[in-house]
Amino acid sequence: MKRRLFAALLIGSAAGGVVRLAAQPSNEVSVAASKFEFTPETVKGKVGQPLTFVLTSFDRIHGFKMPEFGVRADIVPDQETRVTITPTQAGSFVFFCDIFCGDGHEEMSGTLVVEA
Ligand SMILES: [Cu+2]
Repeated sequence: MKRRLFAALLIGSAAGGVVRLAAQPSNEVSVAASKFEFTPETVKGKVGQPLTFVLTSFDRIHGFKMPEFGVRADIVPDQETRVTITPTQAGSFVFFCDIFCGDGHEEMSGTLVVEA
């Protein structure tokens, strides 16, 4: 609920601005990794809008990989790991754990939904 309000404020202030800065600030989304899921599992983005994943882990080291964007990172417990991408086309893109973390590892994935 809080997050939704914040997003609405951001959109409101962007629309009210007279000049748009050349470099768009990154939108940030917090994603928590744990055996064997990412929370939230679905993340939304927009074409041309940089998006920073702020990744944390509750239990052990996990991986974060998005092949379409050529990025990967280790998610280390008690650390914030930041991965920034800029979608260039609409669609659904998968991200997944690429460090074996146990029996459910193969299912540990999420989706970035990019809207035009
Ligand atoms: Cu894993």
